Amino acid sequence: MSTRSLGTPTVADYLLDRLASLGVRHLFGVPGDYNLKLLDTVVEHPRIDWVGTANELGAAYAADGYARTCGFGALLTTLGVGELSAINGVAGSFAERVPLVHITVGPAQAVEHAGAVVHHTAGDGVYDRFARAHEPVTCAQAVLYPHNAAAEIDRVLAAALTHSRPVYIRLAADVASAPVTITAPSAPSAPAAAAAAPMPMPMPIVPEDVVDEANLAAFLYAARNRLASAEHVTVLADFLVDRFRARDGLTRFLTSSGFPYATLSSGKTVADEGTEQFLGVYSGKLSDARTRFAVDEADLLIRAGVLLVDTTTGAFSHGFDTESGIDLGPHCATVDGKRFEQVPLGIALAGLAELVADLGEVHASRPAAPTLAPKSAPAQQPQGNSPLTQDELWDVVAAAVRPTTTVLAEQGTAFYGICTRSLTSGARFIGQPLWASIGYTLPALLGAQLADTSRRGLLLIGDGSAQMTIQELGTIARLGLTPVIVLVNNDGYTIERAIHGPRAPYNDIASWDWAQMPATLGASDALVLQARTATQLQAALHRAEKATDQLVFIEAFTGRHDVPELLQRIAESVGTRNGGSRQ
Ligand SMILES: Cc1ncc(C[n+]2csc(CCOP(=O)(O)OP(=O)(O)O)c2C)c(N)n1
Ligand SMILES: [Mg+2]
Repeated sequence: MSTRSLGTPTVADYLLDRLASLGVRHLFGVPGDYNLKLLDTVVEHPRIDWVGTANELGAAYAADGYARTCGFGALLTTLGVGELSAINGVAGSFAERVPLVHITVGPAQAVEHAGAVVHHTAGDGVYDRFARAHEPVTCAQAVLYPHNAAAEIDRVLAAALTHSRPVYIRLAADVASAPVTITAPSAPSAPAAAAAAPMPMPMPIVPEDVVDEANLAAFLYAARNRLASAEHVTVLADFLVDRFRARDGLTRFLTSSGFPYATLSSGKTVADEGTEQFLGVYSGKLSDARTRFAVDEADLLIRAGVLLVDTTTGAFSHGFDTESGIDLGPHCATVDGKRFEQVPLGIALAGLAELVADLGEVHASRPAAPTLAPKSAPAQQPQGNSPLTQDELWDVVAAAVRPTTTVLAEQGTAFYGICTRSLTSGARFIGQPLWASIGYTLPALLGAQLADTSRRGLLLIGDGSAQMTIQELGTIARLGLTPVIVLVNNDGYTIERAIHGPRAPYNDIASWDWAQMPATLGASDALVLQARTATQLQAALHRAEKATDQLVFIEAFTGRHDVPELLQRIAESVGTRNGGSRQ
């Protein structure tokens, strides 16, 4: 019987309720004997469903895709073996600023106190070894006991949102089922001497932005001077806008200013790609000439939530001065190198939106960027019946994207191919170019699809990456989800072949019969198609669009040495930096 029905909230009840209050409706993970009782509570929970994945790494990637879509994610594993399987995914969320909680359950407190040699430990009575392994990849950690659980849960969940990073919670099996002790209020700022109360309403977890009003005013003053004298202003936006919940602020600023804008590939679709103002994805000197000119030659570049990474800047070949212009970080704004602390991104964007509305007449009299070269001509509609090329592949895929599509693109030819194609207004994009752990996107598709069923996932993934995490296709099918998957079969690690060792054996993979894979993994109702030409791919995507109630799996064949143009240029620069070439 549920402890909830007896009216006695347990630590597990409290934890799940707090996750539900953050919009979490699904908890990903794999059972283990230590966490089974907690899982009973999950199964009984009115607002949270359990999503068992094939392995814990899949759960971590799924929780990440979930959090990127609806704001917060959660996964549950068992001590040692489970949590270590997940840790690469958690580290990816740490790097890419994705807020989620990793909960690990170990044996009962008495077992731990006795230092017993139990399974999933190293046999030396040390139980926090893997909790310590999480310290470098989470922004807060907690060990729960009944007396501290409520405050500790709230503390770490608030930290995850403040820093937009994962947090880690460890608890013993019997702690999960123990009654929780709640002091009122349970917010992080609760006075230590707060009176004990039976079950007060907990404080909201979502932290308020900390704003230094004087710094904000000083920032806006400096920004106003800079804007008033700037002839050509360009905005460069990136993924931190999304992670720090400033997307609406950015949209308002771009709309009210009319400034041309680009994004980095890591921030693709953080701003609408369907407008006249959109310049394209900026990749340093590897960008298309028009985009590069507008960003590098602007006399005022406003950067919003930008993190410069080798994979997104053409190996740091950006041509703008990072010490000049306006730079909006998550919690600090900068004007020509002068820092204004405690000016959060969303607040700074709102302030700039008002400011440009005031300055509107000045700017309205100026063309946005008079010397820009014309936007590159749209790619030719592929007609051919010759073998499908990478160039055609991404044009055809981009044309199939709809406003309710969430595109997930895996590191490999997929990411670098699609990122240069503008997607229609409303489309969302998920990639992982910083952590760049291949196999990420397939479980992330599971998470993204569950987090928002009004959108259809379109996964673009290479054969090498898919071999890492394909088992979660079974989970996607088991849950009756109906995304579209385009698997690029180019017979191995083509991206690596382009960087080094085009014919080296280490870039080869086993040849799988992909067309059999959906049925093998339980997706027997899937629509499975193959495309060897652009025409076939167009037809396959057309069928996929109609088949809204089916999981669609399209195997698209391209040449083992065929790479998108951007990747070719990246490969040349990376190959040179890593030293030498190998045939
Ligand atoms: C977990 C992990 N292992 C290894 C790598 C190195 N790596 C990067 S891309 C890649 C190959 C991707 O091949 P595939 O998915 O087939 O894409 P393609 O370029 O062939 O389309 C590898 C092995 C990585 N990024 N992540
Ligand atoms: Mg491949």
